[in-house]
Order: sequence, then C-alpha cells, then structure tokens
Amino acid sequence: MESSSSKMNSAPKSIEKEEYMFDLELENKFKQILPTIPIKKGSWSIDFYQYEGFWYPLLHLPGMLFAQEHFKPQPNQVILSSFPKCGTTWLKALAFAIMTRSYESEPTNPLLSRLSHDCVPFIEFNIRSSQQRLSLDVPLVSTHIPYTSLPKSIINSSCKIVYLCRDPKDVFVSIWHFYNRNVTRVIESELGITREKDVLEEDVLESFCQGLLSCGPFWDHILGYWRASLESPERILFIKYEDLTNETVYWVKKLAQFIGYPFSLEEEDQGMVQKIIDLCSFENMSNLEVNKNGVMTLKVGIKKDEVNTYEFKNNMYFRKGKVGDWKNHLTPAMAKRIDQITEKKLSSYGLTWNV
Ligand code: PAP
Repeated sequence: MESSSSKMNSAPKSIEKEEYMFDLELENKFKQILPTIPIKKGSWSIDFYQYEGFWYPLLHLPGMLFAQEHFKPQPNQVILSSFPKCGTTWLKALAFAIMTRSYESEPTNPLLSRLSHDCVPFIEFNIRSSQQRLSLDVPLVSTHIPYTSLPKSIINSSCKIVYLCRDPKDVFVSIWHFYNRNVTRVIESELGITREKDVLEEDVLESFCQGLLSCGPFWDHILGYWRASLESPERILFIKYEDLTNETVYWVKKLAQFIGYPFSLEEEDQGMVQKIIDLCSFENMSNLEVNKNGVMTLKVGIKKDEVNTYEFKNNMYFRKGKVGDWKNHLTPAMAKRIDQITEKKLSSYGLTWNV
C-alpha cells in the first residue's frame, strides 16, 4: 500500500486512545534517529526520510522500525512483499484465496466483503488491529520493506517470501495517479485549494528517478529481492506483474505450490484454479461494493497515546490493472529516462522488461 499525506508534520487529524503498536523504547529510538537522518522534499511537498539506504514518508518509518524490532513470524507464515503499486492488492487476494480455498462467491468469503489489505495485514502498518478485526488464522502477512531492512526475524527464519514486481514505467504511472488523487484530496480538504493535474509533470518523474517515494529507489528495492531470490530460490519466489497477467494459470499454480498449498488433480479438474483467478480478477474485485465504496483506515503514530488516523478510499487501489498503460501517459523522453535507469541498474542482473 502506497501511503501519502502532505500534512505529516502537522497536528494529528485525530487522536484515538486504543492499544497501538508503539512502546516507550521505540519512541525513544525514533526520537534519536529522526534528527540524524537525511530528509529531502519530494513531489507534492512530501518530506522523505532516508533510512538504511531507502526513503520513507513519516507515515511509513515508525511502523517499519516497530516491525524490525518486534515482528516475529510464525514458522509457516508466508511474507508477501512488493514495492508499492506493483500489484500488492492482487497478490494478497490470490494468496489468501489459495490458502483458504475461497473460490466461490459465497457471502461468507472475506475477499468479497473486505479490501485484500484488510485480509492480509502489513507488518509495518496495522498488524495488530488487522489481526484483531479479522479473526481468521491465515498465515499470511505483507510488507513493502526492502529486503535489506526486513526484520532479522524474517531473514533468519525459514518463512517463504513471495515478491511481486512490475515494469517501473507502469509503477510510476500508477503511483502518480494514486498521489494525484489522494494528496489532492488531502490538500483540498485541509487547505481548501485544488491541485488536481491532468498531465504528468517532470518534477514527479525526477522524484521517482531519485527514489523519493515510499521505500524508494524502486530499482534498489527490486534488486535486493531479485538477488536474494537467485541465492535462495527455494525461499523467495520472484514474480513479475506482467507474467502474472499474461500467464495467470501457470503463475497461480506455481504460487500455490511454492507457498505449500498446491492444487490437487481433483481440484484442477473441478476448475478451482480458474475460479480463484476469476474471483481475484481486476474486473471482479474492482466491482465489489466494498472496493467501490469502502474506506481503509490507517493508524500511524510515534506515541502510544497519540495516533493519527488516515483514510484511503478502497477504490484507489483499483485503477486500470493493465500492462503497458504507461504508453497513454509518458512522453517518449520520460519512458526513455526510466528505461535507461532500468538498463543501467538491473540488466546486468538479467532483469528486463520488453513492454
Ligand atoms: P499498494 O502497493 O499501494 O497496495 P498495489 O495494489 O500494489 O498498491 O497497486 C495498485 C495497482 O494494482 C493498480 O495499478 P494501476 O494503477 O496501473 O491500475 C491497480 O489497478 C492494480 N490492481 C489492483 N487489483 C488488481 C487485480 N485484481 N488485478 C490486476 N491489477 C490489479
């Protein structure tokens, strides 16, 4: 989940007294770290903080520190990881449906009444509240944390990791739309001005290329997981959004096998693979009432008794769901700039996109 707010440094929008993730020790650590780390302004005037080589808005950083200190995976837990806007929502739905074998359109199917972010919690965001709200024992969690900053408890575990990546040009376009709609809404409601834009601006591309967005730079994020997957292919499955789109049956079966929930021949004969694919398809998911009109709440704070609550409309996670939409938004020069960075940073490791 890509998170954004132009007003992270201002007073909390609301304060809720409920159990939250922070403890005093972490609060002190956060206070110590914050003044020592580089800060840069990205697009929409959002401040980004550099930690362990990656950039984060204030919304993301405290939860990440908390996860690094406190997250302890269960032995059979599967970690779904991605850079924001690479298809996290889709991967979560597929893995959840595979594990729970929820493929029918029954009213009790959680995927029909919840955004998939509310079925599979992020370890760096609302893990406690999500788990409480969803009393299902599904051993799945997710994260946007780069490989090198993952909690040591994950690195040292035998937990499997599934990493989903995507053509950076489509990621950039998807992020731009998300920020444009979301931050515009925040600015409008808080300052009473409108900044909605129809045209992608150079400065936003500049921020993307510099890595100034949640968990950026994109290329370093991908490379961390890619190299780890080459070293430990039995532990890390690396999937491209484009492959998942073009060869969905193959990759869904591979995903099920990898996470330890393979389809039996009988299940395949019953058409279960296709039913899961249909259930989790963009067309189906984006038309569900919960995903059209629902709202996801994110609670963030650095003090136990001060929590900022941010709301994101669920429909923000469903835009087009297409491969190659960048062609409708980027100028040839913009596309070339992104491709050149991809070529320079990733091609020698065998990672390319031909779309
Ligand atoms: P997040 O990392 O912030 O949670 P994430 O789900 O990774 O977001 O990204 C949203 C993208 O996945 C959107 O891409 P787009 O802007 O290019 O359209 C969204 O449309 C796409 N997406 C969401 N659900 C699906 C799905 N079921 N199938 C394919 N793509 C999907």
